[in-house]
Amino acid sequence: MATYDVIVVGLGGMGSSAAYHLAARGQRVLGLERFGPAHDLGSSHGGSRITRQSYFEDPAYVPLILRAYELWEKLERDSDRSLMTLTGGLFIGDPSSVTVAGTLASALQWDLPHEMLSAADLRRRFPLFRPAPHEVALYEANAGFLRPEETVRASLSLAAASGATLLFDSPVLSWSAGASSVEVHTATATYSAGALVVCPGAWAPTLLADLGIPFAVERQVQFFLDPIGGIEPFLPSAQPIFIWEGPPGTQVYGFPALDGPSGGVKVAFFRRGRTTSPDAVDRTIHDEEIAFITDHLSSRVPAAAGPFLRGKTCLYTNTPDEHFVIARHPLHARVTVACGFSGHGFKFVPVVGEILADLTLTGTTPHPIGLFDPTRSF
Ligand code: PYC
Repeated sequence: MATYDVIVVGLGGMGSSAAYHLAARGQRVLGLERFGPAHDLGSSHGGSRITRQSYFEDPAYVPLILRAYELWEKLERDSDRSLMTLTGGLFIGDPSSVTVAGTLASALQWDLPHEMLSAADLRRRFPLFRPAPHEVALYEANAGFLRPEETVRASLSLAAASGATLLFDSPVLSWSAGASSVEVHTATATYSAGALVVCPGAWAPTLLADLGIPFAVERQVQFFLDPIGGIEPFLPSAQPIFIWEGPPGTQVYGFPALDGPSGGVKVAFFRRGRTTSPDAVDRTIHDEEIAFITDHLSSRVPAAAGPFLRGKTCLYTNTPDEHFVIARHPLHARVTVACGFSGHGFKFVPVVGEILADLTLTGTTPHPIGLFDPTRSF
């Protein structure tokens, strides 16, 4: 039987990055994934993800995103792929909204480049956007978009090139950890190793039940719309990514047109999804969902509110405070966990891989991860 130093369960964004970082540090890695490489049934697909630095969720994320930007560039170089494009980003809403006030607080605390735009400034500079008079925008030049599937492929191919064994269509049913080894069980095999990294995405409620965290898996819909008047004004050279906070519960976000006329413009609500489970999730996009987002956009970014081209469902795995969980497992010294990314984790993929490798090999990391402690009170 093959011998492994580390088994990585789940090869989405986080797990593929962990497998790469561990293999690159000389570990004999086995990666296990329930579906195929870079699949579209979890949380790392849909063609694009937002990246941004002035972090409204908490300024504690800023040192991590700054390190992630260094590692995104390295991953692009090492894999010879284009993964990150900086288009600039607009964070729009009432000045007191979390999106604006939180982004500004992070920018000021960490001295990150940004500009504040009044409603009139925003209309003049980015005419696609129609803010109300009381709304403002923070513009961050270092925001942009990432390519999730291409990122997963990059990490997987670099992990394999460093000697990792990667097995697909191998759903993990359970795992156990003892004093000297770990075991992982699929339907057809049992694998053992010295250490385990669990990156289960939306399968956290079952594979990491013993953390005792009340995860909520949320169904999200990504809408691809055909812009009214053509895609020219929506090209990445002209349109930044945006997050726009409206009335409570309606934070809408969008991307430039990344993939030519047939790709359309991707927009979605940040949250507002229904609680579900990965096995029961409704993958159909319903007419009333299309009507709701089109109507919401029609007064804000009217040119984006064109015909529906296609949609994709995606899963968030939310913790109650919407902060991540990244740590040594509190009950098992040989197990490291990364989960609960709550819909805003992808931009951290390379630094999470680095942290998981640190924790697995040394039990600690120089990165500030106190916010992600699984034993915090929920
Ligand atoms: O991670 O920045 C993010 C994001 C915005 C909307 C959904 N995710």
